[in-house]
Amino acid sequence: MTPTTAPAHRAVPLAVSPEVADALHEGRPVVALESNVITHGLRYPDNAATARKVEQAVRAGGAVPATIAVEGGRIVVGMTDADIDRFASTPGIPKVSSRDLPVVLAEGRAGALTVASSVVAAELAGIPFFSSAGIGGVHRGAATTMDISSDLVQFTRSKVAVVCAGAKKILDLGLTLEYLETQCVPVVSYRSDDFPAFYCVSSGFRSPVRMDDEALIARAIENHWALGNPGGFLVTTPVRPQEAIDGAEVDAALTGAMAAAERDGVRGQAITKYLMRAVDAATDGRSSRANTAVLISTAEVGGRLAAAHARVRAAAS
Ligand code: PSU
Ligand code: MN
Repeated sequence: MTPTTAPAHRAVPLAVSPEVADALHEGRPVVALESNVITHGLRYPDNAATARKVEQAVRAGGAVPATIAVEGGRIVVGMTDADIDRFASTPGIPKVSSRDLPVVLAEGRAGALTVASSVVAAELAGIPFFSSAGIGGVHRGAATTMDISSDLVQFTRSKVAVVCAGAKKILDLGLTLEYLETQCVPVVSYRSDDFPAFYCVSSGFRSPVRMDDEALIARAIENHWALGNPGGFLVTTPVRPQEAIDGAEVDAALTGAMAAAERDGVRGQAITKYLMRAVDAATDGRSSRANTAVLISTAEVGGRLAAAHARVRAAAS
């Protein structure tokens, strides 16, 4: 019997929505969006309303949104409004990062995707752009805890451009920037000089590069991949000043929250949510409102940059 060559691996089932599939087929811009922010970032029903506004913002920017989750053994690329509402209102849907994906898919359970697992899915689906307000990063105290988000590691592996408003001040943003530099991930700040800090306009750290022109950013992204780099490209856009929270106020709230986390023994995957809730309580809910605003404004910029990128690709082909 002639041996047949077995496929190296079985393809992961992708359930791509008709709208997203059409856009990709026609070379129109698509922006991938995470679902972890829906299930773990905000509370119901604000989370569902925000997820819908984030999708509208991507459309306003000129691209098709594709919110990503896992369910029934498949990666859903382009959740429907009903999917989003179900995820937003069902307690206990687990946070799924890159390393959790194979397990949750095998078990057929539902899972909410982080930035890391969303870019894995986006690359599989052929979507070169992803947007979320806050990425994971190097945690404060990482020198002893070794807590570094796998979002950063995934940026070295998946060819997806990530548009974000930086990362929250619960992280060590200086070390986060160092990590990205070491791992050859370009960081470009769109129309601002500083690396932003989610609901704060600036992290206090200067961005390595400022670029003001969308087509130029799109060409730089294409160059990164043409040079043979296997990973992503980070573009930051800050929260609008009128929707921002003062950095000193967040710092003060965080100092208390971090002491409480240590006292309560909170660590690992649970720490982000714990600190966010504590900052929210200390700012009388203003951080949640700023959170919503920055998610929406970032998505609009993500839509515009994805549209510019699609034009650059079309011109080159
Ligand atoms: N940063 C934020 N808000 C968030 C997250 C990060 O400012 O909601 C979420 C995102 O889903 C991100 C994940 O991908 O947390 C990173 O988690 P970890 O640090 O456990 O890798
Ligand atoms: Mn972690």
